[in-house]
Amino acid sequence: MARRPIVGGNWKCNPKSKKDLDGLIANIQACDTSKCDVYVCPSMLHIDYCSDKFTNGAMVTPQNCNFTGCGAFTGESAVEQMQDMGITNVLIGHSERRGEFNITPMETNSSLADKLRYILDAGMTCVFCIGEPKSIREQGLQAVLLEMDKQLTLVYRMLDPEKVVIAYEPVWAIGTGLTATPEDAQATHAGIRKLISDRVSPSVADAIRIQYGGSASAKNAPELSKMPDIDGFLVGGASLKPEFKEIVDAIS
Ligand code: G2H
Repeated sequence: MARRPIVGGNWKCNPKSKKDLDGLIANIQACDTSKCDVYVCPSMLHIDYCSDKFTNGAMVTPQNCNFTGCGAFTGESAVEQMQDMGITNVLIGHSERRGEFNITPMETNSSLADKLRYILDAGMTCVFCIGEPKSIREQGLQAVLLEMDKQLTLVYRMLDPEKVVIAYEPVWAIGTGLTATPEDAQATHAGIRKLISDRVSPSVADAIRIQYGGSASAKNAPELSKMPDIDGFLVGGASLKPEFKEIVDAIS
């Protein structure tokens, strides 16, 4: 089936000043969203400022949330607070929160399943990130898919294609300038789709969107976009530049 492409810009912990936000917002606002969904992940401190800035349909998408709602949870953010600001989509499970960079508390497959359940029960949609470290990639595709199966096991039953987008981001490609070759990325995306087909159903596998992330850029997006199981990108570094628009155009 034809899946509508989706591209996200993950600004991570950028920019340094509120003054610089307007330039980044303009990059997203410049995107043609007629054939591609677009979302942007500002830092939690900038969510409110960005929440009403886009007239092209780009979705403001927090980079994380908790699985407990409001209460005595210092440093956390609740989906209820997001919904109060008109936010409908949230990203979870980024590898930079899965413990790869010693950020605590470390996300686990179990806590991420709790978060996804909380998000969906609240009526929101979600970008769910998965990806393998270099040590697993070096063991070959089967090892990678075993790890993807492990990261998806607790959420398979929640994979509603209308509500969940998967972002496949090989950890070794994140922010390193290394990208999976289009063929390797395609093989992994097809393998993830096969896992979903086997564990959930062929129709869910066919409909769910799987983004590629990891040093995606205007240079590599055109070739990656041609791959049948790549439905868009999650973009970090390049989302801080005007080239983000070209990445959207490449997949549209
Ligand atoms: C992966 C990606 C966006 P970058 O983290 O999530 O970042 O494009 O800088 O590798």
